[in-house]
Parts: sequence; C-alpha cells; structure tokens
Amino acid sequence: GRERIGAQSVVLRGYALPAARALLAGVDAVRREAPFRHMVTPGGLPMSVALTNCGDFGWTSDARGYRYTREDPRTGLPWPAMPEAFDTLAREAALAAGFPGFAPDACLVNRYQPGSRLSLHQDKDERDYDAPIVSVSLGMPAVFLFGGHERGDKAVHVPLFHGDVVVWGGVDRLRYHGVLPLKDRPHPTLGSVRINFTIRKAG
Ligand code: MD3
Ligand code: FE
Repeated sequence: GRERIGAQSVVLRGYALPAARALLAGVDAVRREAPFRHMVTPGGLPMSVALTNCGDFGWTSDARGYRYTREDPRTGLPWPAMPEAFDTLAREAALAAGFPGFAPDACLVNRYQPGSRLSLHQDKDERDYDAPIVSVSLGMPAVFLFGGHERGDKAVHVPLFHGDVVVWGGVDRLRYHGVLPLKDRPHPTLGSVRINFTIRKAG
C-alpha cells in the first residue's frame, strides 16, 4: 500500500520486504567494516541512536558540529561502499514516488534499541535539497514524528514497520521530524533492535 503523508512524501508499506535478506546482509557488511557507534552531539551528549554510514559520504557529529565526511573519523578510512541492494531499492522507490533520476551517494544507518529516540530535527547538511531522501525501516516498529517547517508546528505520528519505505522530497524535504522512544516489541528474527537507513544525495 501507498500512504501519502505530505504533499511530496509517501509511505510505501512493505516495499522493502522482498529485498529484506539482501538489505540485512548489506547492513552486516557495512557494520563489520564501520561498526555502529554512539556519536556525540555538539552539545556534548552521546546520541541514544547508534549509527554508521556507507557510500561516498557519511554523516558525522562531534563537538565541532554536524557534517558529511568521506572517511570514517574512527579509522580515517573511506566509509564502506554502498551495497548494491541499497542503491537499487532507493532508485526504484524514488522513481515510484515521483522522483526519477535519483543518484544517491550517501547512506546513514541508524540502530535503535529499546528507549532510543531521535528528537525533532531538520536534515540540512546535504548540499542539494532538490534530491529526495529514501528511508528503509527494518526490525522493531517505531513511531515517526512528522512536523512542519517550524519546530513548534504540530507533528503527525506515523507508525513505521519492518519493510516500510518512505520517500521524502520537494516541499517536505526540510520539515522537522523525529522518532519517539522505542518500545521493546522484539521482532521475530531481529530481536530488540530497529534499523533505519536513509539513502541520500549529500555531495
Ligand atoms: C523527513 N532518521 O537519520 S527516517 C535521520 O527513523 C532520521 O531513523 C529517522 O531522521 C529514523 O536523519 C527517520 C525518515 C526521514 C529521514 C529524513 C527526512 C524523514 C525525513 C528528511 C526530511 C523530512
Ligand atoms: Fe532526519
């Protein structure tokens, strides 16, 4: 099913299910090369979500701020390559949502455990806001908060389940968003974890 949640945002329910095995193998390959870590925000607090990256650019946070880098700051080595399954799924989902020609170069992989949350924020560190962002959810369900263009705007709650794909673009690209603290509702195969990865054009 397809649910419109904004003028240019759509939830594709279960869109990633046929590729779930390949996508999870991709996550495994990425985390072996660049393990999940809890980055520190510029305010000095460790994030409750652990993250890693793949592709030409990876998102990083530290005391100096947020930015994209070509190398993993942990090792100085380039981020792992984008798994083929990520790239293919992202291009197909973007096309299905009305964004032909999506050419991603970055993927931020988030790992949630029970209690992990993501407070309301905008994604502003990419160079080109015309490109959409494709998000893939695997494992435990989460409640996604979809706000407006001001931090105080009312946010709608959107449940996201294993296999759901969301495409955000155009006028919705800079809307505030976040994730409520995760409840412990173990997934039959993945257990008490949620993986979300967002495929982007950052450079
Ligand atoms: C709406 N991740 O990594 S994905 C993030 O579930 C992030 O881990 C969340 O927000 C997660 O930055 C939500 C959905 C998402 C990603 C980027 C967006 C929604 C967005 C950018 C603009 C508007
Ligand atoms: Fe975000």
